[in-house]
Amino acid sequence: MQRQDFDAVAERLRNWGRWGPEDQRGTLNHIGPETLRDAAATVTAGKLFNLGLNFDKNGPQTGAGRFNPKLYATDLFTPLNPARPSAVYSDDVIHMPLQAATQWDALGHVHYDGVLYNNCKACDTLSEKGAARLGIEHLATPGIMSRGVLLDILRLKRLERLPVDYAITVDDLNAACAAQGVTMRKGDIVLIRTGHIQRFTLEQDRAAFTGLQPGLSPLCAEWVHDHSLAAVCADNLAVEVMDAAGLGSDMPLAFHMLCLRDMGCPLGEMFNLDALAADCADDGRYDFLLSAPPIAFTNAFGSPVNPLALK
Ligand code: UVW
Repeated sequence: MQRQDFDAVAERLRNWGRWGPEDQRGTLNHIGPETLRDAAATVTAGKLFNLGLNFDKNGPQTGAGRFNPKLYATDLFTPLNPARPSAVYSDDVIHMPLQAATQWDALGHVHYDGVLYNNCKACDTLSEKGAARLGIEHLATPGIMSRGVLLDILRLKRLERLPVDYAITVDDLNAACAAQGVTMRKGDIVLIRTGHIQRFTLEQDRAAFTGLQPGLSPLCAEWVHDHSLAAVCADNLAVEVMDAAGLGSDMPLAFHMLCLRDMGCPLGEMFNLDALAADCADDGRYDFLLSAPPIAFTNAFGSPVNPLALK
């Protein structure tokens, strides 16, 4: 995307000041009591789906920069009372990037031109201690829960896999809504299925999973904005398309920039949507209660999450 075109879109979508000068929750403010009541009303069948990957040494990372979790037991068979040695406990420590597997991006995760969401100056906000503002803890209270809507783009396209450089368009999103019989509502969280996670879950090809990949085109941010959505999640690494042209453009990861920095819209990555998608295709219902609370790591740029969809 050329910088001039990007700037025009960014200006139109920018939510700075919309929820006050101190706001650190962005589009999660679209989730009100009515949204939550509507979300709860989607639960009729009692079917629960876990959308998270496991966090372990066999995770999706290749080891370059972001690595897979390492777990160490720090207490093993430790007696609770040395005088009663048969009652013991075990504790552990995990060493991992917060971006290791299924995760939320905090609003402070990316920025451009030295400014973050809500006009926070990066030089006053970011340091080796993390994000003094816009850290993930601000998304953790009261948490992230809403009506989730799955848009199954892989199914829409009737393909086994999307081309590696496929940029999902606004027309694709509208076509998926029409094909699935869903209408997006204010405060919804949209979950985009590209099928890309299968490079990891089925093929164990971590280089392919973390490399160039299909995903949303930058202009899908306009669709997110115009539907007043609360957050966007996907089953790939980056939510958006990662192709050579985009990465080499004036604004790499343009969708990230528009969502996180301009709109204040959190992004959920590496959500495993295959089982949920199979069920949605089966019963023809693509909406559900989505519970995806980040962990309140103070000042962090992201958080692991174990998202649950309840139908
Ligand atoms: C980057 O790769 C910078 O971000 P993300 O993990 O959010 O896609």
